[in-house]
This record gives sequence, structure tokens and C-alpha cells, in this order.
Amino acid sequence: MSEDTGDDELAELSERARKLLTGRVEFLLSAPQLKFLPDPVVPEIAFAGRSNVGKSSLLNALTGRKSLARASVTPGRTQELNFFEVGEPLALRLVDMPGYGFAKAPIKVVERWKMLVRDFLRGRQVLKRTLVLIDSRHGVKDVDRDMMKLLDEAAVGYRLVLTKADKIKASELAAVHAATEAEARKRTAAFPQVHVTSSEKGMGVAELRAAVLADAES
Ligand SMILES: Nc1nc2c(ncn2[C@@H]2O[C@H](COP(=O)(O)OP(=O)(O)O)[C@@H](O)[C@H]2O)c(=O)[nH]1
Ligand SMILES: [Mg+2]
Repeated sequence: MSEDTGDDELAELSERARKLLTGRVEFLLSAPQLKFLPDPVVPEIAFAGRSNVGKSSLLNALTGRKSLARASVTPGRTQELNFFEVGEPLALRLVDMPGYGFAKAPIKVVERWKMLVRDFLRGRQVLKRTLVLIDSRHGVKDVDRDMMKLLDEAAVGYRLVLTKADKIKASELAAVHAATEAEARKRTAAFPQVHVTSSEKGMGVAELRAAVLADAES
């Protein structure tokens, strides 16, 4: 009985999440500095990850779009927080954070990135969750650990999300999944459960939509 209720609730959440995230989604603004942030009027979910991790592709898959988030041409060029509005009436915002870990970035650019992101994470009351994307082929790298450290220190809860799961064999995927969950369990603000996704194949996308909505409503 109670299990049936749980399944029903999950099905209801998933359906609401699909309708919401594939419904009205519009680019709002890019904030190169905190003074350009929109008023904090609805829950926000942020997306972080190394350049080329598949962040734009995942945002497109979650929202059922082809080109909501521009696929970045020059890695590391985008140094802004990009806000997208979801829902009619407005229900939540997605925040595309600038990619990190690009090899050729000057120290000044990296420092500017870190200040912007750290100040955003620390000060944003409406930020409900951050999704930290990890490329399935590479697993967690030191630059990802730096990001997790920023989140742990800011006490912003986050989910680790493996991307491009279609690119590796099932056995390799199982291993990287287990290793990534082991990393997650070591962190104070991370969810112990790691999401596995492929924007290309649509794998894990419905589950992640439901998680995003649950987080926004938490
Ligand atoms: N096979 C595969 N390729 C992907 C997937 N997600 C992204 N990519 C590719 O990875 C590259 C970087 O993706 P993009 O979304 O622009 O990454 P971003 O820099 O993090 O925004 C592009 O060539 C995408 O087509 C996926 O799930 N499967
Ligand atoms: Mg991108």
C-alpha cells in the first residue's frame, strides 16, 4: 500500500517535471557580475561542470530543446551566469554556470571565475541545488573536487551527474558510477546517489527532471 503510494507520487512528480521543463523555458539574462543578478524571487537550480562536459547538451535535453543553451564554441570564453526562466507562471530558474578546468585560461580569468561563483554560491538564498556534471569517460578530476569544495564550504547541496554515458561500455560505466558514488559519500553537501545520463540517448533525463523539480520544491 505505502509502496504503491510512493510509486504514484513519483509518477506524478515525473509527469509534472516533464510538463514544466519542456514547457515555457526562456533565456532571461547573463550576469557577468553579481550586481546583474535577477531578483531572487523563485527557487534556482544551478549547473556546473568542466568545459565540454556536456552541460549545454544536458540543459537542452532536460528542456526538450535543440538549442536553448548555446553549445560553447570557444571553451572558457563564457564567464557569465546564464539564467533561464521555467514555467508559466514562473516556477523556477535554471542557472548555467561558467565551465571550468579549461587548460589555457590565464590565472586572472580563473580567479575571476572563482570569485564570481563563490560569491554567488554563498549569497544566493534561493539556490536550492547545484548539479555538478562529470564526464563518464573521465570520472571525477581535481578541478571537480575544487568545485565540490566550493559547494561544501558554501553549504549548497549538490548532485553529481555523469554525462555522455553512451560513450563508454556498460562495465566501464558501472565502475565509474561506483567510483563517483564513493567520491560523493566523502563530501558533506553531496547527495550520495549519482545520476547517470546521456543527452544523446535520453538516458536518465526523466529521472533528473523529477529530481530538479523535487529540489526546487524542497
Ligand atoms: N555521445 C554524446 N556526446 C555528447 C553528449 N553530451 C554532449 N556531447 C557532446 O560533447 C560535446 C560538448 O558538449 P556541450 O554540451 O557543448 O558541453 P559544454 O561545454 O559543457 O556545454 C559536444 O560535441 C556534444 O555533442 C552525450 O550525452 N553523448
Ligand atoms: Mg556549454
